[in-house]
Amino acid sequence: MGTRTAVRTCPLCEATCGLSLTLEDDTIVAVRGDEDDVFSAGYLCPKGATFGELDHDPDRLDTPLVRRDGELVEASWEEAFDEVATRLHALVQAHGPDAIGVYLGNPNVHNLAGQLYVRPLVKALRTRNVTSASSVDQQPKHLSCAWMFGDPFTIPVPDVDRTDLLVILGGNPRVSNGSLWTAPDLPGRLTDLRRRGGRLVVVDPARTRTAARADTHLAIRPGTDALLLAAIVTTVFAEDLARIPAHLVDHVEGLDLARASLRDFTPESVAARCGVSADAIRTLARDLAGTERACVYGRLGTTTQRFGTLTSWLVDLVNLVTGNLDVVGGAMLPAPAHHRRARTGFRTGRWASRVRGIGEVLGELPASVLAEEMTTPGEGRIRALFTVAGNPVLSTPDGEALDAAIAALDLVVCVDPYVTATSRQAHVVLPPPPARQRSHYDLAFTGFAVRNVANYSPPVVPLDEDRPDEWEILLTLAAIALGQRPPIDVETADAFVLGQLIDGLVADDTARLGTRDPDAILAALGDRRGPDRMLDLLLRAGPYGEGFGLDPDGISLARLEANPHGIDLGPLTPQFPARLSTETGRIVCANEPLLADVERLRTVLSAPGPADGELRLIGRRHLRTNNSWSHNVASLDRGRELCTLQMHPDDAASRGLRDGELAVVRNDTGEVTVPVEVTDDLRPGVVSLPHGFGHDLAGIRQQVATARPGVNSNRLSPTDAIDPLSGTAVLNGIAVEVATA
Ligand SMILES: Nc1nc2c(c(=O)[nH]1)N[C@H]1C(S)=C(S)[C@@H](COP(=O)(O)OP(=O)(O)OC[C@H]3O[C@@H](n4cnc5c(=O)[nH]c(N)nc54)[C@H](O)[C@@H]3O)O[C@H]1N2
Ligand SMILES: Nc1nc2c(c(=O)[nH]1)N[C@H]1C(S)=C(S)[C@@H](COP(=O)(O)OP(=O)(O)OC[C@H]3O[C@@H](n4cnc5c(=O)[nH]c(N)nc54)[C@H](O)[C@@H]3O)O[C@H]1N2
Ligand code: SF4
Ligand SMILES: [Mo]
Repeated sequence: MGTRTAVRTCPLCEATCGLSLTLEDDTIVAVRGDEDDVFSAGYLCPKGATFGELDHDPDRLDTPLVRRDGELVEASWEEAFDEVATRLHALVQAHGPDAIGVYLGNPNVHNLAGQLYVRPLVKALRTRNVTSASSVDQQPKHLSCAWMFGDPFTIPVPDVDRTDLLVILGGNPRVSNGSLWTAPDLPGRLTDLRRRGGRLVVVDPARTRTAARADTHLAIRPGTDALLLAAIVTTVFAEDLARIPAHLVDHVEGLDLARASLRDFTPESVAARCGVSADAIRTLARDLAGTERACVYGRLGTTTQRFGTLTSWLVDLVNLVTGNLDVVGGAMLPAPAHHRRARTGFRTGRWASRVRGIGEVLGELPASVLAEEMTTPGEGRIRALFTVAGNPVLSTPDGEALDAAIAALDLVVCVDPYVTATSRQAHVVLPPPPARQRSHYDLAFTGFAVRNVANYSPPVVPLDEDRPDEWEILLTLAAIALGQRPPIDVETADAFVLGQLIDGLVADDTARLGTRDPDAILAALGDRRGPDRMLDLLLRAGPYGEGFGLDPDGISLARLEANPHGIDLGPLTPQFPARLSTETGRIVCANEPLLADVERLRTVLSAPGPADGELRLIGRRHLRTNNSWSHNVASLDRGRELCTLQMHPDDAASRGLRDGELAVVRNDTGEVTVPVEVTDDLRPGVVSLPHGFGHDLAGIRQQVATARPGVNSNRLSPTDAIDPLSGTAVLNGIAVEVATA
C-alpha cells in the first residue's frame, strides 16, 4: 500500500480537532493537525499528537479475555460471549435484572457505538442500577438546565469568539481544551479574546495555566462559587443593573422568587467565606452587566463540589439577568446537524437507590452508591457489573472500597481495550477495535460547539476480519441480556434497533422527513450498516438535512463523505424561545428543589469559617493526561512526575514538608502517600492531586502506566459527600490532613 494520508477527528477530548494521519501500510506513523479542517484549522495538542501511539499501543487487547482458574486468559469471541450468557442468564433468573449494576465511562461520549448502542444495551439489561461518569462530572449542569430550559441537553456555551468579557469558574481550558464547550484551540481563542481587547476573568483556587494568562484571577475557596454568584445576582438587582435580553422578557418566570431567596447574599456577607473581596465581587457584577457582550461559564470545579447544581443554576441565572443569555457574544445554544428529539416533561426521582434512597437523575444513579449496593445484603443487591469504557475503581469515590466490592461479585463484564484497575477483576473483557478502524462523528460535542459544524470520518484502516466492531459487541450483549444465546444475529438485532429509531422519527413532527413511510425511509438508507446507517438517518432528518427528498443539497452522510474536512454551518444564533421545552414554555428561574438548596447555602453564611490549618483537597489535569487511560502512552509519560501533592509554601512549612518529600494525605475515607510539590500556585489551605492515577494494583496490564503508577486520589473521595440535588460526587474541597510520611 505504501504511504498515504487520511483525515480523522480526534476522539481524545471534547475539542474535536481534525487530525491528518500519515500511514505506512496500515500503521499510523505521523500525526499532524488537519489544516483544512473547517473547525480546527490545523490545531493539534500534545495528546492528539500521540493518537497513533495510543492506537497502536501493544497493551491493547486484540482478543477477549475470560477468567479461568482465577486468571484472565485469551479466548475466542464465541467463548467470551458464551461465558457472559451462561453467567448472566443464571444470575438474572435467580435474582432479577436489578442484580446487574452498570457503569458507563467517558469515552462513550467520544464514539458512535457509545452514543448509539449503549442505550439499547442498558434497556435490554432492564436494571435500575445504571451509573455513569456523569455523576463524577457534569450531571449538575444537565439537571439545572433541564429545570430552567426543559431539556438536560439545552446547555448554553460561551460564544468565545464574539465575547468581550469571559468569566470562567472551575475550568482550566488551556489544559483541558474545554468541556461542555467544544472549540478546537481554546488556548488560541482565549488569546484572541484578549488581543481584540476583551477580558478574561478566572475564578479558581489554583493559579492554573488559564488563570495565569487571565486579566483577573480570583483565588476562591473551594466550594463557595454559589455564594459568589448569588452575591452577583443580588448586586445586579440592588444596583438596578438587571437587563433581561429583549427576546426573553416575556418568556421568564420565577425570577422574583429567585431574587428574593438570594437577597441576603451580599458581597459583604459572602466575601470572607469565598476568600474573595466584596469589592472584587461587586466589580465583577458591574462588569458583567455593563459589558455589551459578556458570559459566565462554570465547569468541573463548579459541578463536582458540594453545591454543584445550585452553582450550575446560578451561572445561567447570572447570564440571564446580565443580559447575556442566548445573545451573540454571551452564552449561546448550538444547533447541531443531527436530529434531536425535543425532550419535554423532565422528571427526576422516578426510582431511588436501594440502600441510601438517592433518586435517579436522567435515568442514572450516582456512581457513589455502587459499592454499598454491592456489599449491603438483602433483596436487590448488585451481584454483577457491566462497564463500558469506564474505570470506576480509579475515577469514582472511595476506589478502595469499590475495588473490594467488585472482587466479590459473581459476574464482571468490561467492554474495554485494556486490563485496567477495574477490568483486571473482570470475568470477561471484550475489547473494542482501535479508533483507526472505526468511523467517527461527534453526536455529543456538536451540541456544545461554538460553531455549527458537521464532520464525519470513515475508518482509516478496515476492521480485522472476524473481529466485531464495538457496536456489534454492544448489540450482542443486548441480545444476550434479552435471553438469547450466542451466536447472535447482529444484523437482525440492528434492524430492530434501527426500526425503533425510524418509528420514533416518523412520529416526531420536528423531524424533517419528506416521507413518513418507514419502509421508504429504510430503503432510502441503502446498504449501510450499524452506526453509519443510524447517523445517516439522524443527519438527513436533522435541521439542515436532506430530509428524504425535501432538499437534495441538504446534509446527509454521503454529503459529509464528500467533504472530509467537515462542513461549516455557521456561527451560533439565538435559539430561544423556540428551544424552551419546560411545561410553561418559559425559562424557569426558580423551582422548589433549588430554593430549598438555597437554604442549605444560607447555612454556610452562619457556619464557622475554616479552622486554623484546615486543608481542602482539589483536583487538577495536565496537558499530558486523559483521565485514567493516557498514562500508558510512553511519550506522554516522559518528564517530571505528574502525580504530586501540590501545596502552598506556608502549608508545607508548617508541616515540616519540603519539595519532593513524601507526604501522607489522609481523611476518614482513606490515605495515600505521595511526593509534595511546593508551589504558590495554590492558595493557602488548598492542596491538589490529579486523578486517574493509582496503577499499582496487582493484575493491571498497562506496562507504561504501572511503571509510574502514582496514587489514586479517589481513595480520599468520600462516597457520602454528594451534591444532594444531582447525586454528583464532591471531588473538590475534600477535607484532608497532610503529614510527613
Ligand atoms: N478525583 C477526581 N476524580 C475524577 C475526576 C476529577 O477531576 N477528580 N474527573 C472525573 C471525570 S470528568 C470523568 S469524565 C471521569 C472519567 O471516568 P471513566 O470514564 O471511568 O474513566 P476513564 O479514565 O476515562 O476510562 C475510560 C476507560 O475507557 C476505555 N476506553 C477508551 N476508549 C474506549 C473505547 O473506544 N471503547 C471502550 N469500550 N472503552 C474505551 C479506557 O481503556 C479506560 O479504561 O473521571 C472522573 N473522576
Ligand atoms: N489534558 C486533559 N484534558 C482533559 C482531560 C484530562 O484528563 N486531561 N479530561 C477531560 C474531561 S473528562 C473533562 S470533564 C474536562 C474537564 O475540564 P475542566 O472543566 O477544564 O476541568 P479541570 O481542568 O479539571 O479544571 C477544573 C478546575 O476547577 C478548579 N476548582 C476546584 N475546585 C473548585 C471550586 O470549588 N471552585 C472553583 N471555582 N474552581 C475549583 C481546579 O483548580 C481546576 O483548575 O477535561 C477534559 N480534557
Ligand atoms: S485538543 Fe483534544 S481533540 Fe484536539 S488534538 Fe488535543 S486531544 Fe485531540
Ligand atoms: Mo469528564
